[in-house]
Amino acid sequence: MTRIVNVGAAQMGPIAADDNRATVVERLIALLRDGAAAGCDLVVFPELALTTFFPRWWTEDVSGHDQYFERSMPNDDVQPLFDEARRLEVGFCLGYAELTPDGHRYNTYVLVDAAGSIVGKYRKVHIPGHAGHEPHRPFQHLERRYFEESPDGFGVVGAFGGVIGMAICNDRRWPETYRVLGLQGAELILIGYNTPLHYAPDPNQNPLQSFHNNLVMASGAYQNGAWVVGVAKGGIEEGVESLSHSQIIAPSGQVVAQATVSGDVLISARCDLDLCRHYKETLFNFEVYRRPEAYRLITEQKGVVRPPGV
Ligand code: CDT
Repeated sequence: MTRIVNVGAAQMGPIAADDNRATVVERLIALLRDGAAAGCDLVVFPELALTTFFPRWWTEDVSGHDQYFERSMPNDDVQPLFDEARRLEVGFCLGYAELTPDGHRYNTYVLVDAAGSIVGKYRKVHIPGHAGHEPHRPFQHLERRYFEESPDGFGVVGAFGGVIGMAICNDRRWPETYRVLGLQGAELILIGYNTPLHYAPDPNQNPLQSFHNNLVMASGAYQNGAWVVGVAKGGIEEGVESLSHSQIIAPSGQVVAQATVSGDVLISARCDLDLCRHYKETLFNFEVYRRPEAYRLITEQKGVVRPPGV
């Protein structure tokens, strides 16, 4: 029996600061319907898909952006998306800002099956940017002010006939993300992102954003024998231009579908999960070839420590 998952990457264009949830949910539903029309089993939305990317703005009070957070999922605003998914029998993966009942703020993804039930939840592990106001920047990247680092790490869920992992934006730049998921057998890794083209700490990187985007996701796919789905919220949002270039990458590292425009658009691919075995059971047969005893520093040490005398 083949294990094909038809996956849609539902790229989004900008969301304005004052767009209400109903307007955004209508856009998500339109993309979900495009996915259903394309025969998708699963439609993947970007990071923070319900709101503008609010960490670009400083507020004195850390709760100053709480209007952009969801206190429950689903909630009344988002329920129409869950209802439509159940009606269409299409699952989805949705990124949003989560405010827990005990006051924690996370950058979160949920995986919803074709029956409209949440079957997986992931909170962003690698929180980029800064926590204090840096007025010299043309815009802020205050994720480290508004989000906590996930205490949960990376997990996988059995869904859509395969083993699914999730990661969010900056996570995709870290090889540890894919390897920890790969070590749990991940066959399909879903990644939403908001990546401003301007990187204030080193603008030399600005023209390389698209290259780096593909570089890290294709490497993660190949080195772990997994499909990777990278989905952007791109375009010029509140004056800040972000990368589009959503893509679906095979376990070979090859891009099999890529968005050629910015804005709301669905791309899709027929992901044969059994293709993963070609890599997981040969070159990247972890059981045979990995040498965890040689990698101890990866978990024992955080920053760079040069050996004495070096
Ligand atoms: N959303 C997110 O994680 N964006 C970062 C921007 C670079 S760090 C300021 C990213 O890794 O794409």
